Amino acid sequence: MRPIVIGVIGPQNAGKTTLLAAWYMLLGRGLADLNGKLFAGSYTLSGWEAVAGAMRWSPGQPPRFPPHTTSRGGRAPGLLHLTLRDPDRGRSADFLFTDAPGEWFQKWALNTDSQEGVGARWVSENADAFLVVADREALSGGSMGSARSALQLIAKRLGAEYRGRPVALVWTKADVTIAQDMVQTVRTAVTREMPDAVEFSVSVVADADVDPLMNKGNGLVDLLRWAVETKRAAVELPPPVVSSQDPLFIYRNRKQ
Ligand SMILES: Nc1nc2c(ncn2[C@@H]2O[C@H](COP(=O)(O)OP(=O)(O)OP(=O)(O)O)[C@@H](O)[C@H]2O)c(=O)[nH]1
Ligand SMILES: [Mg+2]
Repeated sequence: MRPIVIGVIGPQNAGKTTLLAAWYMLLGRGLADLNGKLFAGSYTLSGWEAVAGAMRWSPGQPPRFPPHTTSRGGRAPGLLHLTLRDPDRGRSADFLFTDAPGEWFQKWALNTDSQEGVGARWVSENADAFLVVADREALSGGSMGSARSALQLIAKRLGAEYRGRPVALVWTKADVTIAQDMVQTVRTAVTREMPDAVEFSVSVVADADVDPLMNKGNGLVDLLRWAVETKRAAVELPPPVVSSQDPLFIYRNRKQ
């Protein structure tokens, strides 16, 4: 069966790769409770190791971060694979998480046919669910105006292309304080285009009173749980070719 593709969308430096790396580390340390679903393997272990290795989120250490995802002129996003098994139901499910450079999404947001954004377009076309990443640090810093515009453009583009697939608005760097009116502006930009979008806040920085050995960051497991509950988008049948000569289609038209 085709794996379920989770598209992680957001501008440069938004925290996309960090999110994936943190999930891998939580799974590896057995700290991600996914309603009984268990990590059962990956075809891309070296890919996960590459994103997580740089992070080295070891006990007692503040988190370090993976390097900026480079585009290297590539046309397809990095895909990180995960098999989860549900022992109660004796079933497993395969997931692919996209890890693409933020520049691609910025190019695609401006022009869906952009050559530099072709990998972002792949994500838009193929994902079964989307995480739209809003960077609280960028949205509260010196360039908050351009960060806001970048996100508004992404929301508009995805809104035109998502065709009702599940969307989560994900606030990253939840440890950073952001003005409430900025939150509202971005939220409105997303929900105007995608009214069913749900919201999550995540951070790899744990609260000060948490035992470092048990550091799960904040909100990361909740979001992963949501992502792995995604059902495959229903198969889309092409619209029926309507022919007035054909009684079956006339009948179908009347019923519609
Ligand atoms: N304070 C804080 N900073 C974070 C957090 N997560 C990520 N960062 C910072 O955000 C930077 C960028 O994170 P990445 O995960 O590389 O961002 P990205 O979206 O993959 O960026 P591109 O690959 O360039 O598109 C990191 O180097 C960290 O400095 C967080 O939870 N809290
Ligand atoms: Mg990245």
